[in-house]
Amino acid sequence: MLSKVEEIRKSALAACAQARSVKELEQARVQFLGKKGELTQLLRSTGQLPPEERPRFGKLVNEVRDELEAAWVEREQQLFREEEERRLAAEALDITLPGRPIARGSVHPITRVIEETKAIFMHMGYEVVEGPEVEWDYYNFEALNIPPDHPARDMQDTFFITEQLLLRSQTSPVQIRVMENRQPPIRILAPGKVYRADSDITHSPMFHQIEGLVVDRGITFADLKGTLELFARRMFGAKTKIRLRPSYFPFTEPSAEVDVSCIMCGGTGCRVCKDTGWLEILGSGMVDPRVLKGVGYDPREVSGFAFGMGVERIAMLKYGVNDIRLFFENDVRFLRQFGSQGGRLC
Ligand code: 2NL
Repeated sequence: MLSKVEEIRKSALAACAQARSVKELEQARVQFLGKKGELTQLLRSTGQLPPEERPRFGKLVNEVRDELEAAWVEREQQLFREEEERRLAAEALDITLPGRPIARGSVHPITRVIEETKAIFMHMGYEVVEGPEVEWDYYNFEALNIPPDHPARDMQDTFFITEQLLLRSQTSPVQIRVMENRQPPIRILAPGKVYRADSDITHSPMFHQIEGLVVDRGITFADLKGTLELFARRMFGAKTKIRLRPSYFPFTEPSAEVDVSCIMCGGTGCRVCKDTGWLEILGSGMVDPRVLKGVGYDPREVSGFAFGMGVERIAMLKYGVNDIRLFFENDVRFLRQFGSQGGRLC
C-alpha cells in the first residue's frame, strides 16, 4: 500500500510537469486528486489495513496530497503566464508596417473653373445666384428679346418639355428673375447647367455656363471692358491681354466677343490658337433696352452690361483638353490630374 502511494505520487508529479495547458493540467488534477481520483480512492481503502498501520498510512497520503496540491498551484501559475505571453505575442501590433493608403479625391475641373470664377467675381462684389433648370419659354427666350422665329428656339437646338416648358439653354433666365424681383444696383453671377441638342467633340447636350450681369445708373461699355480684363488676368495670368470684336446677340446692344491672348503661345501663334495668337472665351454686351424695359426698369435711368461663357470651353483651353466628353466620363485617370484645390484666387 505504501509503495502504491509512492507510485501515484510519481505519476501525478510527472503528469503535472507534462501538462501543456491549464486545461490538460485540470484533467490530470481530476485524475489524481478529484473526488473519484486515484489518491482519494486509495485513502478510502484505509479500512483494509491492520489498525496499527492506519495512522501512518493516512498521514502519508495526506502529505502526498499536500505536496501534489502545491505542485499543481505552481504549475498552474506557470501555464497561465505562458499562455498569456503567447496571446500577447500573437496580438502584438507591428507599428513599423507602412499604413494603408487612403484614396483621396480631387476637385472636378469643371467645378474648379466655376469655383475660381465665382471667387474672382465675388472679390469684385458680385453675388452668386441660382435658378431652375426647367424653365418657361418666357424667361429663356421672350424676356431676352429672342423673337419667336429665332433659330435658337428651333426644336433641334432646345429640349422642349411642353409647348411652354423647356430645359434652359443659357443661365440668363436666372438673371431675368432677379431683375424682376429687385431694383438696381444689381451685380450678379449665375453659374449652372444648361442644355442644348448638340453632341460632338466640342459639344455636350448638358454643359455649364456662367453669366454675369451688372445694372445701375451710369454703367458704360468701359465698365464691361475693365471688368472682363481683370477677370481674364486673374483667370489666365497677369500677362493676359484681351481683345473685343463686334458681335451680335438679341439681348445686348452693342455686343462683343472677347478674346484672350493665347494661353499656350502667349500670342505668337500656335496650333491651339490656329496661328491667330487669340482665343475666344466669352460673349458680352450692353443689356438691350428692350430687356431692361421688359423687367420694369427705365432704360433712360439705368444701363447695364452682361456676359456669358461656356465653362467646358474655358476648362479645355486652361487644361489643354481636346475632347469635351472626357469631362463627363469620370475616368479617375483623367480626373486625378487636376489636383485637389478649388476656389483659389489668381
Ligand atoms: C455666350 C454669350 C452672353 C449675355 C450672355 C445676358 C443676360 C441678360 C441680359 C443680357 Cl439677363 N445679356 N447675357 C449677354 C451677352 C452674351 O453669352 O457666348 N455665351 C456662352
